[in-house]
Amino acid sequence: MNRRIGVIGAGLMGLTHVRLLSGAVSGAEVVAVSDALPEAAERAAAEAGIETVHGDAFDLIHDERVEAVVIASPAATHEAFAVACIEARKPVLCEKPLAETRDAARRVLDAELAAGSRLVHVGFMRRFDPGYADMKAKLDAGLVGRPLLVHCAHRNPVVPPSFGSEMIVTDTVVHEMDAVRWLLGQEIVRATVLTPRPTSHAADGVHDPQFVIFETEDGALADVEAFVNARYAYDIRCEVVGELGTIALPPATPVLVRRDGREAAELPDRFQERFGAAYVGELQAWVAGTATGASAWDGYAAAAVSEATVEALRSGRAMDVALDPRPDFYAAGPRTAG
Ligand code: ISE
Repeated sequence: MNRRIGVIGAGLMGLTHVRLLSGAVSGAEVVAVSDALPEAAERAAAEAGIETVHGDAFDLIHDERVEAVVIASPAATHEAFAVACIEARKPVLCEKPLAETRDAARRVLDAELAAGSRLVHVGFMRRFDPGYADMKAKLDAGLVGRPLLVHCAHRNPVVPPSFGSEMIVTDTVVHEMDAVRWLLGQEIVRATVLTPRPTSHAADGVHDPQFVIFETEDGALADVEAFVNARYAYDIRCEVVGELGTIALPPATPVLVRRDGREAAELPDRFQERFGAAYVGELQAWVAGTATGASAWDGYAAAAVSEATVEALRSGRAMDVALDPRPDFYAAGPRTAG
């Protein structure tokens, strides 16, 4: 029996999820879709053969045919939709970020704690990328000893002119906030942002690239180069330096072509391509109810780090992360949803 899914948002990410749930993921059927732009929802429904288009996302959440919900609408709507899903006792995969602010993410966390059931999965899909998952397994096995440093690069080829300096933190570096926490199994306690001379390809006044430095609770340091107008490709790097050795992400496309005295590897130009397997893996685990990905706590922690990092960008100073104590409810690792 397929799990009947409702998808809120028919933009870039919503359509990506509709297509993957309808084609690449087994055991799922998208039965409803909604979007603030009715024509976007109608287009998605026509393309994927979705039987119900809701004008209001809350109607989709309360639709009796909908058993689980994907939230892929703008970040400002995530808190209200996620809380409504929790109150309706429906498992929800919420695209990152869980909410726009630490306090809003805390309200989602409190709603889930009150429900007493782990219903929320946050779309930090890199946890399902084969390369990152292998890194995590090897780190947990102690192959390189205690982690001391993490070096990351997050390069987009281009972003819209509306993509400002703070979005580089909240929409792009947010992936490394979760990846560093998850890989090292530690919280991030402090953030610093350095801003080199900007690329001429960035919109006026936008700090691109940015160099972010995170300090973890055990004193490890993680640096993140975030460059969203890098032009040449979509290029993600991650290397963990431990006391005994290093672990690094493999090349995105390990196939090398030698010809005419040259050797070349193709590089992806979009995040959907680079992380295609991760999105499928995340959706497949979530549909099966075995999602071991990012919880509401992880979404709250990332929101707290994001808020401190934006403040560090604005002030030019190192900023401490204001994080509440982690509830025991989230201490014992992931449980199946529902
Ligand atoms: C986008 O929303 C993503 O999630 C991509 O992974 C990231 O690379 C990009 O910068 C974001 O805008």
